Amino acid sequence: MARIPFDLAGKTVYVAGHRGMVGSALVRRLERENVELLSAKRTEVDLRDQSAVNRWFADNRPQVVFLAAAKVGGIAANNTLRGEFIYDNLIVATNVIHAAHVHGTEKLMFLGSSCIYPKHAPQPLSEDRLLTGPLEPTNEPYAIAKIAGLKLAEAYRSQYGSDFVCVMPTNLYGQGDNYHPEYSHVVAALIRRFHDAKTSGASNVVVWGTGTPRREFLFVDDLADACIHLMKIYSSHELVNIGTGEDITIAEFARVVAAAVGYIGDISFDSSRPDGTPRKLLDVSRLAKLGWRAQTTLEDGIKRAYRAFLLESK
Ligand code: GFB
Repeated sequence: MARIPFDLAGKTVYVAGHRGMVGSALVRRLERENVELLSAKRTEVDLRDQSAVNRWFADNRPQVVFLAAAKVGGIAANNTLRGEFIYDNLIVATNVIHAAHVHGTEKLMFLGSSCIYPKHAPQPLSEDRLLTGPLEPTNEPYAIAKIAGLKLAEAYRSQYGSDFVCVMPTNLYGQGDNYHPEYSHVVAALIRRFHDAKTSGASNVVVWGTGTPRREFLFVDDLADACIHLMKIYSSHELVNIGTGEDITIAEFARVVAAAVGYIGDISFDSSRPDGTPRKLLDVSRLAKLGWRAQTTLEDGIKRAYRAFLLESK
């Protein structure tokens, strides 16, 4: 089961979800390792199709899998597309984890989310708070699917000795984000909204909610670095949170984005839009003990994300 350190060198590595923001960051980071990257295009394998997934695993037999494929979105997407969020995420996790087990994958990393923790759990959220209270309603379907995925990995580890590990990233941002005006996460939404206001000369930008919720934001290339680090040195049934260990209110965060974009007008709040969970700060002490710390400051990361947005929206 657990071989620590786990040597990635020379291994075939499959990143499920390689076109998404997280998957593409993992691919960028893995290009610096001596590995053979395998990819499965969406047209080739729909990860919701169990036979297609099994066929692809039988043909390609990846030695290492990063399971970063997921249906994701911000608070409005989670709260509106509730059926899609639970179904797609349950079935993708089930198909990929089971196929990895059947086809002899040596090691798999499942990526969850900080929204798996109870809405009112004490902060910062330590890994042992899982399943100790009710979830935030706006993203309960997504969180339930992620909890099912991590429990599946944990159960296979326990019954079959599979070297499957689970990490829980905090709110992420960076290159390859989704800038949909309604369904994106807050970082992409605000980059786009402040940019549009600067470009059009608008004097006010509306931010959803009250501005009082607190969020922790991690630059996606830092997440990828943490995942590779843990893949090499970590093997246990215990979850590992991945974050910066610092959070900020949405109102303060809006000012960080406005400054990075160069918007100088007013900011107002629309409290008819949901706030979601009041706070979601991860306890990153387990990660720190494992020798990893985030490198990118929020200000730098947002500037880099804005540059990526400008390139991607050309
Ligand atoms: O990023 P976001 O949608 O994710 O929203 P969650 C974070 C906070 O930003 C909320 C506020 O308090 C929003 O009300 N916000 C302000 C905005 N303006 C905007 C805006 O224009 N767009 C968006 N989207 N938010 C998601 C979960 O929750 O976090 C997912 O729904 C996942 O399941 C993800 O776990 C990491 O942190 O509220």
